[in-house]
Amino acid sequence: MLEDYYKLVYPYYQGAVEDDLYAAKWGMRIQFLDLNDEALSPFEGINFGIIGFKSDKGVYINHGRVGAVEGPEAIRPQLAKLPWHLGRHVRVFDVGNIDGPNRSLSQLQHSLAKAVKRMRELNIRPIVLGGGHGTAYGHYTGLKNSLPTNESLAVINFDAHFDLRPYDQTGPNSGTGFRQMFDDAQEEKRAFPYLVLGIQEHNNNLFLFDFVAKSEGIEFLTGLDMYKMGHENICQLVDRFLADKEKVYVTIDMDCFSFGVAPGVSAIQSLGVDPNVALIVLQHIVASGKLVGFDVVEVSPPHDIDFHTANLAATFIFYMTQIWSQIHHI
Ligand SMILES: [Mn+2]
Repeated sequence: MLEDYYKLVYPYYQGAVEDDLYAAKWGMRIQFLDLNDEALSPFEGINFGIIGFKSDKGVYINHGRVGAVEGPEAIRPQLAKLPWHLGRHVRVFDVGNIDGPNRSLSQLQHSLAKAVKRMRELNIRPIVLGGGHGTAYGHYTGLKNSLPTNESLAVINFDAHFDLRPYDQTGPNSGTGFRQMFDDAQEEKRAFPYLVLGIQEHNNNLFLFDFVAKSEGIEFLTGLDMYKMGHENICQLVDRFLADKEKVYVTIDMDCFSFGVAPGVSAIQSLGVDPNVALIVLQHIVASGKLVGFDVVEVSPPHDIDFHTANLAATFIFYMTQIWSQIHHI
């Protein structure tokens, strides 16, 4: 039995359901699934699984504005309203949430990792709705544990921040997830290929730039680099980064975008990456055929304006699954 795991018991799509694919919306097509159902066996074909990570404890510990715990509940209705373009052969399951108000971030990350691994075993491609960026360590660990040990798992993070801070004083939080991945890799004497896209110099201290400069395998582009380079050059850099890696995990921290398009995040961003450029690069990454899971994190509904940020997160899911559904083997 999975811990801290709750299947959904209420439908969140409000509207009439009809079978006409030309009129269908995501909310009409999404099926609920209980990962604790022991009778399940691996599904055939292309299957996506949405799972919420209901924790923003890491944001609180990191002195950020809390609220991302409600992210999954805000993103789901936005996704449900989008038109269905995936045909009849693609299935999208909503498998529920990892939740536990009285559980530590580490415990919930551990539970998310187990749920993600279970999804992979059932041939369900994980799409995780954060939660604070503490989501990433749990998601990554689950993906890593589901892969053969000889397959490398690269990480591409769309983020204004490196999230590589040490956690010996504070414990794990929303700013330490990738440092935890890095430390795990060091311990297991393997590389940690990590590419951050959208770094803002004014949001990262010199300790972090120094750490990155001294650490093999970590690369980044600033938001300004991306603005100057344009999407074609960024895609080329991504190709070079992925060339010798078997698999990739993608995580989208909504704070890489400006508060103009993503006001509802834990840490607002005055500059930010253009969401169109991010989307082109994301689609390019998915088209590599190496993607094994992705998440959208740090959507903080109490700070959002008319669900703008939740809607942008749902939009990324729409376009990424469009490409991902055309990749038949992962
Ligand atoms: Mn982050």
